[in-house]
Amino acid sequence: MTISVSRFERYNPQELESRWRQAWEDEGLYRTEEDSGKPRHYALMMFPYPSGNLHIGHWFAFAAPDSRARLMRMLGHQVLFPIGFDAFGLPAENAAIKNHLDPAAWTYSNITTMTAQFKQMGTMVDWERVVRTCDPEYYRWNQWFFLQFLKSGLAYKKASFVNWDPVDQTVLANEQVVDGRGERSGAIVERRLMDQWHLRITQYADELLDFTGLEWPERVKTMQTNWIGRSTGAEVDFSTPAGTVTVFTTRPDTVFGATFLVLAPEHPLVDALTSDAQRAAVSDYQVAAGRTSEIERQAEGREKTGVFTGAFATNPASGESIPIFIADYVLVTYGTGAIMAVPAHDQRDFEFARKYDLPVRVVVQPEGAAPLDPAQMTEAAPGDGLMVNSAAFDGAPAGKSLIAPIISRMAALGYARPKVTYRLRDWLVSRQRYWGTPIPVTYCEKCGMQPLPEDQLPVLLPKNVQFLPTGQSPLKLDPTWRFTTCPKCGGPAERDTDTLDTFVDSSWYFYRYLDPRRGESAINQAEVSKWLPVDWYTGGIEHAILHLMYARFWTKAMRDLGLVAFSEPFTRLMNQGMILGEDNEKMSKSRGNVVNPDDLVQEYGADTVRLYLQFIGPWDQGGPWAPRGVDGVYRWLGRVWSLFLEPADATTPPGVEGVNLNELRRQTHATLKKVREDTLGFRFNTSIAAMMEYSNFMAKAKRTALRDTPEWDEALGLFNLMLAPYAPHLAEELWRRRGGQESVHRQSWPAVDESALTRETFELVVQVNGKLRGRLEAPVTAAQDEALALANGIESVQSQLDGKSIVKVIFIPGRLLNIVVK
Ligand code: ANZ
Ligand code: ZN
Repeated sequence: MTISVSRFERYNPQELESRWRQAWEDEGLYRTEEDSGKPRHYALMMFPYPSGNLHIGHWFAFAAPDSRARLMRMLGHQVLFPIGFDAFGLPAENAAIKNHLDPAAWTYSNITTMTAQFKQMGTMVDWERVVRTCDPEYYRWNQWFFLQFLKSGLAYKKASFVNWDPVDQTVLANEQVVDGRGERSGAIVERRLMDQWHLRITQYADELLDFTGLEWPERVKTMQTNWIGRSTGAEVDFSTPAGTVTVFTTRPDTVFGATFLVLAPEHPLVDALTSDAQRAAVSDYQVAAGRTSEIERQAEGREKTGVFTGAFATNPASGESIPIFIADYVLVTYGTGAIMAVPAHDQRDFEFARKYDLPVRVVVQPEGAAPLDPAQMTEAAPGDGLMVNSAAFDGAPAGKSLIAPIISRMAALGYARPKVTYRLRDWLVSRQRYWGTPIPVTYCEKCGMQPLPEDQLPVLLPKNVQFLPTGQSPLKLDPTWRFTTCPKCGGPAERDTDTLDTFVDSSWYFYRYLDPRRGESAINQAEVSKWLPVDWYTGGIEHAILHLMYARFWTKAMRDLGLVAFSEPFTRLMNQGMILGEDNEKMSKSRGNVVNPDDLVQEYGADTVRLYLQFIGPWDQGGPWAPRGVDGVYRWLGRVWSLFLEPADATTPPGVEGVNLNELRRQTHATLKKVREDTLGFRFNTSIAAMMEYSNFMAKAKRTALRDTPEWDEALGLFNLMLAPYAPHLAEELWRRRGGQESVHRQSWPAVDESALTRETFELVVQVNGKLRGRLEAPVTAAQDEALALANGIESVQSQLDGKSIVKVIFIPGRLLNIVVK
């Protein structure tokens, strides 16, 4: 029977994709397998913020992990592949202020929209496990954790300088300040003193520096290490009229060169030290410094300023009397908030000394160099050397890594002791905002701060509050919510009107996927111990520090509460790159280079969009969007469709030229192997490229007698399985049309036939006098003589050799034979 070409059905992704998604959902195909006895695999994706629409970056971030998770399932794992929504946060509240919308309504409607968009991708996400952090059933456990932390001393309240964002009217964590500006608003951040809840992450500083056993990108580990900023050094005591001033230094070996002290303008002893004559100047300077952010104050090259307090300290090493200054380059939040200034060996101190004409004394002489002369120096000499001008210490090796013996000697003299300091601060979690987790404590006039009993959780967010950008929490404006009774004495009490930083929500959401609706406890420990730590965590590099560090801290805190038995939540981490606009710039509305996945799905179907995003470049790098590339992928899928379903052209009888069963099997199994290895290695682009090449080969093979062999059927079957992780809809359609009774996504990944991989023959190109005269299949083992004999068997070659004599033979094994004749 001949089937006319006109009756051949075209690839119609719109029709088949929605049909299969519905069927998969009806069947519960992607419900997480439980206790099947197979090895478990937890593939976690950073959950999205419900901003309104799923953009192309989301597709990029989710499509590739989906392919990988699908392959893991086919490889015989029970795979957990969940998603949720990081649903609390500022944008909802800003929408409330701007457009008079209820943050909850805004958020839930966005979640609905984005869920529908997400489902269009046809991922294997288990939608029964969705976690929304703004659900009371979720955030009540934030409150519960907070109460546990309070009990164990990990949560505490203190007045502290905070980063105040004057536009968003809220406090920001240090991590949320970028170049002195609010991460979201872009406004210059101010400093304010406020009473705030903190979590004691610094208690875990050393542990957080230990990445043993974690397969994470080096740069992420480096970024966290720098953020934690561990410094080893010493504390050194200086006596002053107002008592001891202790400084932190990484260079106690330079103490003899400390020619003045500098205190942060906010240092508690400044008032007591300041003389009457200097009081006005000091207090003016303090006010000015208070307006400057810490980031600005630390900026390299910034002109050094300061004011003399009028007081002097005694250098404990040299016994000298040295002046005490305040200057804003010294931060009250680091070390002890005071430094010994060593202008000869510290650049900032050098600049300060030159400006205010203070003595510069060399106390470390670099070995082998001409003696340093303070009068000639144009910058500080921070390097190693030998101690000089340092009394009994003269001649001791000096330098940052050589201080241990010096500290011991100074410790014996009573004025110094070893000290380790960190840049990392405790995590400030209070936010003067509405759309977050209420902090479950009350304040009673009689009893003070009282945590709520656990059975009073959740403290629900009140509805219908007023939104005014006042800098106060909107919760303060709701008296029925705010005023309550004291859990201890029953008297009148007030609730904490701040809410928790939303990074709290994302610090443990991945535990909740194991039992998302659980009422009796935050986590299901039995399930957690089966599935965690997460095998692969994927998401954006922008979370390298904040989110990932908080989540690590949270897991360590949970371990110390006896909730989990491990210390790290994410064993492996992979960051995707970024999809840029056609113009190679970051996509943005103002540039007009944004591509909308919904439109693309309309036009090409989800399989094409997914595939193209994985084909665009190495996944950890991303690349620019190219409309022609999408088109190309779409046309490729059309050709795959034809390859599988279009009847071979019956008018041209299958030729025999190039028919080679071994080569068919070799290509099939080599591709199978490559797709598996590259997908597991996050090399999605090369995996797809291999499939494309393979399909070209297959299209050619289809024109030959190969198409009537059992090997051909094997090839199609295996190709269908290779397509399943990447083009899940199309693969399903092909599978069923080829007679598959159950879903292609329930199939096992086939084993590679290694014996098929070895080439037995290769295509030998035969030239005579450099001109192509024929091709033949030669055994890979063929040496020159055999190749020549085979070439002689081809008529087109033989005719060229007739009557001539061979003067030279050039043989390139595996490729070419050139016969030179005369
Ligand atoms: C004397 C000295 C001599 C220093 C010298 C350096 C070189 P890291 O490595 O970042 O920990 N310092 C200490 N507390 C400070 C504060 N609150 N604000 C600004 N600077 C502060 O840097 C430690 C060094 O930074 C300390 O060692 C101190 O200067 C300064 F040749 O003390 B050093
Ligand atoms: Zn009370």
